[in-house]
Amino acid sequence: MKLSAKNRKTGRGVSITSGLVAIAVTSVTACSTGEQGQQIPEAAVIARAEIRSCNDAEVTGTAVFREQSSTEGIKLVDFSLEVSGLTDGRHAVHVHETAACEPCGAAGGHHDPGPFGVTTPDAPDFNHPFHGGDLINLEVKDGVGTLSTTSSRFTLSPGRMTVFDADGSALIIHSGTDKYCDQENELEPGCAGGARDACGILVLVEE
Ligand SMILES: [Cu+2]
Repeated sequence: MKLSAKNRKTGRGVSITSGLVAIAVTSVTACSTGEQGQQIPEAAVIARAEIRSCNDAEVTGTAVFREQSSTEGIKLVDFSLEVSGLTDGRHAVHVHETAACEPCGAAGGHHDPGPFGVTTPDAPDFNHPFHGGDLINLEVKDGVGTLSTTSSRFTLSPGRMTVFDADGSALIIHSGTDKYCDQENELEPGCAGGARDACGILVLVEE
């Protein structure tokens, strides 16, 4: 997702305002009103990604995304990942901006429709670890890794934060550990996990 560069201070101001607008809109569309007037969150939205190796390794796994709206109007996405066949250790995990895994580089940079602090179209990782798609490390032991976390940085349902934009999204598991690098100008190479070990395209699941 390419976005034009902005003046840094101006960009932050615009982003915060836009974020509040997005929240206000989703709070209207995500809930219905019950008989006693209380707001009732709608049913969960669920997506899955079947995880496959980026090279010839024997990697299998599944990621499940489950979005729940809350009475506050904020969408929370519960994320769980089970994968086997990766090397032991901690692996960076992110939602990337394009639904493509062949090759894994086709998934593009990190999903990050905004709001964001620093925008640089040719180097989208500058906003790491604050991209919408940034998650936490997967710990792999004896070839098996599981991860459960929750994100409010992206949605499955439509809106400006959605992972199901025009070109979809893919989950990438990197070879190395995410050090949550946060630098003003240029990231230390590999600090966001480096090479790509596994990939899965996000697909909405009908309940
Ligand atoms: Cu990544």
